Amino acid sequence: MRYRTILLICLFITHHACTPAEPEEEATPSLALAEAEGAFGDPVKLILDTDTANEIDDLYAIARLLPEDRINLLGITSAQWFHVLSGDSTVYQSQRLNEEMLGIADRMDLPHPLGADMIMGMPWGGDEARESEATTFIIDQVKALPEGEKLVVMSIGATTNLASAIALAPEIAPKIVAYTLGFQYDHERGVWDKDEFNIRRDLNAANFLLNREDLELHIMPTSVAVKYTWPREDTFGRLDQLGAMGAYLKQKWLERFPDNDSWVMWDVALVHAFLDPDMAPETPVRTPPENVQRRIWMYSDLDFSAMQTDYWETMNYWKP
Ligand SMILES: [Ca+2]
Repeated sequence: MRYRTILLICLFITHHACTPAEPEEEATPSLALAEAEGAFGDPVKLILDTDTANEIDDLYAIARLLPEDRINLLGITSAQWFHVLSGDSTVYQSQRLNEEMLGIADRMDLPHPLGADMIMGMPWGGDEARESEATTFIIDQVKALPEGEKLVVMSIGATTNLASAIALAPEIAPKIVAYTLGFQYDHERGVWDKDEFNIRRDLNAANFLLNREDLELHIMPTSVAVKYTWPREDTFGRLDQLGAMGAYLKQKWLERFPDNDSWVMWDVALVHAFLDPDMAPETPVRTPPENVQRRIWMYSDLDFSAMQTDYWETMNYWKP
């Protein structure tokens, strides 16, 4: 009897030590993947929400999106990215650069409302909305959609503005498809990591979006976007051909990161992934265990060469 008990214990331990984690598809069959209501217009309406003054990749993302004729860019909203070393008024820093970009592009007619300068809720949690010109703009644009149409909000920074807009007007959530850049994600183990810059900049907003069961959410994790690392010499050679816009982008790289021979263009990777799904596969994954349990879309890889080819072809738009 004693030997049998030991044998059973050994079998139990062996089984659980060796059985791989079940695939997410089988582990959570009842979790629905939210889909936004309606269909996109033609072209797709999109609002870009960007913490432009943080790093330089937002600038390169804006330069790629402005000439894109497959989308109807409704506006560019500015996002905060406050931290202890950032200086204050980070949203105003982002706003200033957005306006510089629109000035160079001769597109000051494009709406560019100011976002919130503080996270959603409080430093210890909460989801009190942070109302701003940006939240008003997002809400108004969604409410102005024709019956049955939805739009994209792409947040390439902390998601304070998008989360606050939904908190202020929850009825807009099903009509939005959200694309965000943030988190790290281990696809093999199905493990999330919220220790990532954009998530740290407003964890309350990130959790708010994860918990919204009526919001279709697509995430480019930095663990994938990191593959989109641009070589400086090649980049500068191309920018030199692109007139005032090219000169501006090169200047910003030199000002911010004069010693870096390469830079990760995190946000540009998400822009490509959205515009050309063939360049970046995505898969449904379950939200983290501490969040409302549902499925969201997570990118799992990207095609560096295809993205680079597309980027520089489109950027010919800026040639004098
Ligand atoms: Ca950004």
